[in-house]
Amino acid sequence: MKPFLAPFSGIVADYPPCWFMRQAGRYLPEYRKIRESAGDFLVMCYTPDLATEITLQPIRRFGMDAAIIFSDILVVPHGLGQPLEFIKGYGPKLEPLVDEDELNLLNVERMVAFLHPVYQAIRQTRAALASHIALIGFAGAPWTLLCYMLDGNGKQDFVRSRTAIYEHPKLVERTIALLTHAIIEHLCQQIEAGADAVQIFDSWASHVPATHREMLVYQPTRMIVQALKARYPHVPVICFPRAIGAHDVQHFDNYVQPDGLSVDYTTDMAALYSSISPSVVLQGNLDPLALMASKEVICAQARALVQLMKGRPFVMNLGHGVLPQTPPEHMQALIETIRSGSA
Ligand code: 1CP
Repeated sequence: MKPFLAPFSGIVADYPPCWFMRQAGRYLPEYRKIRESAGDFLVMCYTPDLATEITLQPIRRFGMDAAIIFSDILVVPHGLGQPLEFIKGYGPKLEPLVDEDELNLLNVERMVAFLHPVYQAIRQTRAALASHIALIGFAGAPWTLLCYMLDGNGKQDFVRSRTAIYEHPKLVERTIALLTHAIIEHLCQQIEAGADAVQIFDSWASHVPATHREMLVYQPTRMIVQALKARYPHVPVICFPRAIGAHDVQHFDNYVQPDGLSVDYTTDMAALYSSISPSVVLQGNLDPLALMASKEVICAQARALVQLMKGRPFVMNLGHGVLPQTPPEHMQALIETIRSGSA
């Protein structure tokens, strides 16, 4: 069995498997080189040879237990028909969705056809990866995608989306319903193409007011998890409801029932150790900034976390993505520490 999948069968090995959010990206010189020659971020996402190569880069260098397909959460709104650009030094820019007439133009079948290069990249990556390394597919959660679709960018704390909850409840409700359907299709396509597990990123879940978390976070995510489990019972589904707090993570776990919970670095793992059902695989949660410190500090942080999680199914990861300023040799030191057994 692939070491990454073992914890999802309840197997606890001598040391946990590892992969890292944004393990492919700007901290790697070989990524920057491709970025330079491709010019456009979306060209990288939609050219299967490039996406495959970028996915494999960190695996070649460090040999993590899982690769995550190089893509972006925003390919879903793009595929549905919403114009999207990535502007260098600025980030993603979408033409904000303003009303239900515009929503009515978005189309899930169009998305599946449009995202064919992503599924092709998964096929190629799976074929190129060693058989003991897992491949993770992913999607953004409905709320996080809605944030970009209604605000158009990530620069203004998603005030338009958060206001729309009260001002345009019908638009919000219908957008969440469409996205739930689109995300299920996108993840099924990735599994069919060869993804061994999938992760759902709800990066902005903490922005949802307590009164609306049921409607905008828990319910739609549960629908996605249930649809995937009905079709692919053996494919682990991991959720990342970022920064919702230890109390809400527990509710999320009970209600959504994912196979794995990816924990952000603000949430206390010790509290989750005893409050989250032992069958759920916890994943996380080193602070990405800890990778900026000396190798000694990185090793101490990693050892403490591995020690804390001893005895329960666990996947070592960060509590958010690898930062561009991370020295690659610090990633190396982290992985060596995890695998040294003395951890
Ligand atoms: O080279 C560059 O400038 C692009 C940087 C970059 C990369 C490497 C972006 C732009 N996206 C990605 C890839 C990516 N994005 C992956 C690939 C797999 C891996 O982890 O290695 C994944 C899983 C994502 C997911 C993603 N994109 C999220 C969810 C996770 C998170 O970080 O919270 C979000 C919110 C995005 C949107 C996005 N894409 C890129 C940027 C700069 C942003 C954030 C924009 C903003 O809110 O301002």
